Amino acid sequence: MAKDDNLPLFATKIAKGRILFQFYSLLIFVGICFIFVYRLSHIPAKEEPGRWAWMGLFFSELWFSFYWFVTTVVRWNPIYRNTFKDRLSHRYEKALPGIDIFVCTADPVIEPPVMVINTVLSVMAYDYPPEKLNVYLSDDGGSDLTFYAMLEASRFCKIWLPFCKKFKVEPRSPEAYFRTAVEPLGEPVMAKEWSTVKILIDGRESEAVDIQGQTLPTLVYLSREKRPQYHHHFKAGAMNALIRVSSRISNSPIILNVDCDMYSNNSMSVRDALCFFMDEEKGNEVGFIQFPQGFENLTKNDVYGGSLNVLMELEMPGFDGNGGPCYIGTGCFHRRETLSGQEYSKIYKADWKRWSNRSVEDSTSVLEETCKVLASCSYEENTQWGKEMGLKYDCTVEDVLTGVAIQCRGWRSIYFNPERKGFLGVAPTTLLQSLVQHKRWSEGDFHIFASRHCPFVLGYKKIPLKLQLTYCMNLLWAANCLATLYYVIVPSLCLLRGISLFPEITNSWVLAFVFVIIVHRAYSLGEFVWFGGTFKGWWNDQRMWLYKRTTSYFFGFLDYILKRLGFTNSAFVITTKVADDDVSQRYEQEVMEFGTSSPMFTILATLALLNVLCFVSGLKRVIADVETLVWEQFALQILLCGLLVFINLPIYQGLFFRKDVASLPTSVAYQSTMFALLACAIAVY
Ligand SMILES: *[C@@H]1O[C@H](CO)[C@@H](O)[C@H](O)[C@H]1NC(C)=O
Ligand SMILES: CC(=O)N[C@H]1CO[C@H](CO)[C@@H](O)[C@@H]1O
Repeated sequence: MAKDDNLPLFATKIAKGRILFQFYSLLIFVGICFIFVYRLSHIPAKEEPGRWAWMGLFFSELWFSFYWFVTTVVRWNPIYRNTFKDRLSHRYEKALPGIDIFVCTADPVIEPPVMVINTVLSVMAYDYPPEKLNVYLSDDGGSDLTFYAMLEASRFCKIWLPFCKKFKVEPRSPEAYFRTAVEPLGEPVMAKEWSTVKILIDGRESEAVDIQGQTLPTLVYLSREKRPQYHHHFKAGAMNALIRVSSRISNSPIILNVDCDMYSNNSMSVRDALCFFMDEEKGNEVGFIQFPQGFENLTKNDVYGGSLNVLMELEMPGFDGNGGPCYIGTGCFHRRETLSGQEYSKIYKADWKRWSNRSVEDSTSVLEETCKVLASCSYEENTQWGKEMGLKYDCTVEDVLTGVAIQCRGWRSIYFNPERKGFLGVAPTTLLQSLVQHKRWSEGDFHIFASRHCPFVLGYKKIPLKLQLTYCMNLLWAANCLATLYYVIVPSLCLLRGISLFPEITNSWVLAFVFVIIVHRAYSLGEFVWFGGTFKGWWNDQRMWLYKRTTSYFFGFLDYILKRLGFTNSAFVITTKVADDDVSQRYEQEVMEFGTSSPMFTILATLALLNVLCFVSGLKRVIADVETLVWEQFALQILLCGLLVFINLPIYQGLFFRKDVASLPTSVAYQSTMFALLACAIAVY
């Protein structure tokens, strides 16, 4: 026995610079207090016109301060993890548990089979004993194309896996590898093989459930039975069917789930995850291990803020420090029991050996019959599936909801963010895609907040208060829209009308505002650049921050309310653009993509026009005024309005100056001009 036998399998580090952050937070806190004192001591008298606008602004500021408090809680104590894979293999190489990997795909058009297969191949090629890896592909589209792509993949992997192992290839998605590879030994042969995978179409019918047992690792294709009278519950339904089917076939104690567009970029991820699960001291309480969502197609200045860098590098570690990250639906290793609804208890001890014998007694055809039953659409009738078992239903972000429930059952979650990212996917490449994605997230998150699954309710006395607050950061995304819309619209209209809402520039109260704004934004810039962003990237991110709040969150919020009131169909039909050939070119040039009419664009354009009108009128007042009183009175409002104009420059370009197909359509221009003029007219009269 070597002497390192009782050393832990992973280590946890506390982030540096916490004192600095606490000092910054204190400064902002003091600044905010001054702002409130000013607001409360300077409320306009009853007969003055600006009283209500003033109160509204005060409430917006109260909201922003509360939300700032939440983000401060998130950042208070980030922790970072690292693993000791050599110790793992030294101690457990012979006793490593089986892993079931779930890949879900739904639509062969949006998610082309080639992409799916690349993901499947990349996870089959994990550096792990192949007889212990089982890959399940759930194809909700029931597409022949995907099925035959899968068949080809099962043949191709016989060449690909040995190739990967022999040459220690990384990443192990063939497509990603050949895109980046610099002609290593043997590549021409491999490339030729690969091209055959793309020849695929065959006329035959595929079966509902098909089991491929010939290759190692095991590869299973599953297409659920769907009927109109039964709800299929989207990805959560697919995952639950996979949980049941896999329990008959391999029943591995660990389940990894990845989206079909996220290939594995690190063949060590399984071993990394096991370092947490198999740690002798702390491993038993670990319910799931969340890896970050990485992206492979980001541009330098990230025009749609798609990298989510601060979220993944700072806020998720903060989550971890406060009690455990949320489950984000992909790149996550689960313990099978936690997904099946088991509660954590102190005496729980994982028995890795129990699982290792695969149920080989059934013949393939018997197995296939059982699995058909498990994947049939009526199986879940009158069961706890979707409620207490498996992933939860009836929420657009079922993953977050499921994660909260697991944590409330006593399990810890871990966030692991290795240097070389575990999983890489594609970020949205158009503005609308990005906004629609955030609408879905914010609506689902708000739904959780307003339901009995709210961490404050479900997690009462079960998870720490700081974790409940941390969850608020995401769950309250949608609620940000009101305060933000107010701040973007009302001060500008008041400028037009001649109502002052901020202290005069010569008044010392102005310092509180200027201080909070500058320090807060400087911190945000510092944070962004620290985690690998550029200055321009930060500016783009600020723009997206604004756009998400005024459109995605707004529609998410409205849709939630409307559904509550009984309007089941979204009142706002949001179209997603069909990609044309030039889209990716413009994306790479970081030119903002509009090109279609959408209520979201109308809102953005209206707000941009409204602000430019108010800004011009504000400037006119200042110039016409000889005694500079106007400037003194309205300086902050003019600056705010000017900042909004500046950040909206791409919108004006899209409305008036660009002539390409991706500019804003004329209908949006007409509508938004009308709305903006109307709003100004109402404000003035
Ligand atoms: C993905 O893997 C490749 C090859 O190992 C590596 O060069 C690259 O940095 C990784 N990407 C990320 C985002 O970690
Ligand atoms: C910069 C970059 O890699 N862009 C790519 C992102 O992904 C899209 C869709 O796969 C490609 O078209 C881009 O070229």
